[in-house]
Amino acid sequence: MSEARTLYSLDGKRVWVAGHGGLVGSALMRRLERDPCTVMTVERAKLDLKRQAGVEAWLKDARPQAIFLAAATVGGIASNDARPGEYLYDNLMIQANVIEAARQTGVEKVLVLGSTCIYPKFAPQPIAEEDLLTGPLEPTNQWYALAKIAGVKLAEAYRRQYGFDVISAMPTNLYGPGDFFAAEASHVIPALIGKIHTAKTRRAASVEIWGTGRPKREFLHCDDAADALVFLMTRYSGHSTVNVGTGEDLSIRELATLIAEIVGYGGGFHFNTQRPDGTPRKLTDGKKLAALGWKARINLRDGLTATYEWYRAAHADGRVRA
Ligand code: GFB
Repeated sequence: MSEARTLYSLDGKRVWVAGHGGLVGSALMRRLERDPCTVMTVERAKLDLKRQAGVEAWLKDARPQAIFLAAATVGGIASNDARPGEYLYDNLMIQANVIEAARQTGVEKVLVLGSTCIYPKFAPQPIAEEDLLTGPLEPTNQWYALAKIAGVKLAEAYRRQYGFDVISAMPTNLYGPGDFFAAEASHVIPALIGKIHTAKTRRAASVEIWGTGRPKREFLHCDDAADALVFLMTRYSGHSTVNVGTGEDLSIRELATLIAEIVGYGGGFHFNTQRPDGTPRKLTDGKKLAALGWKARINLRDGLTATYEWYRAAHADGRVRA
């Protein structure tokens, strides 16, 4: 597979990973260790990205040349449904502040993150980038989706009006080490790893799965996602957002069965249909990124096995964010 040529090299550059402590941010930190660039970070306690003046002042002082905007208020289906104000306000402010301050301070390139959950609820499958804004959103996460759509469109608007090199990527559901494992607020993979691990240790007969188990999801390991984002930062510059996924999906029931096998749990599942299924399916069409020469490498079974091993070690020494 031929790879697109390098359009923007990170070698020798000051690169800010905004949101360096999150699932994507920490994977980017690991990935950028391989590149001869100076990685910059700032703790949330020192800089609130929701405050415009603070972001402008920090960028004027720090002067990064490239920015991976991986900072966001994120969570699973229940958290999105329960905190609409935060998901809409936080993500609007973070994106608007960073993109505008980057433009004002002469940053050379910015990569903004969307998510496949911002596509229409009933988009044709697999979902192509052109399907954005062609239908109603999934109600449980419409707030997050509206904010992330605004970020993807702001990137496009700044390219058109200012010729500013802002690109956006649309990763599918991500998982991996450093994820958030709170049973109620997290995404499905960390939630099921935690619940099934607990059920095994307590010899529980059954584990609750939210919804019907019928929805299908595509999952990409965060290290693959980080590699794809660095690939796009260095080899892509265009108006269109770019899907980042694996091109394979499975049902939530199949996922739970796979995680139970990896954990070594022999109990059963019961499906709580009082909890929402959310979008029935959101498989990405990866043609655009494949044409540029990138492909995911970590298969789901291996990725889940490594993530469970990380979880067990992190759980033992209190590093699991729950
Ligand atoms: O990962 P998840 O919370 O988010 O849920 P989405 C995926 C599917 O897993 C849903 C089911 O059908 C859930 O009902 N599920 C089953 C569970 N058991 C559980 C459980 O114990 N916990 C969780 N969390 N789910 C998110 C968006 O949608 O996609 C976010 O809400 C974000 O904004 C993310 O963009 C990528 O995949 O449904």
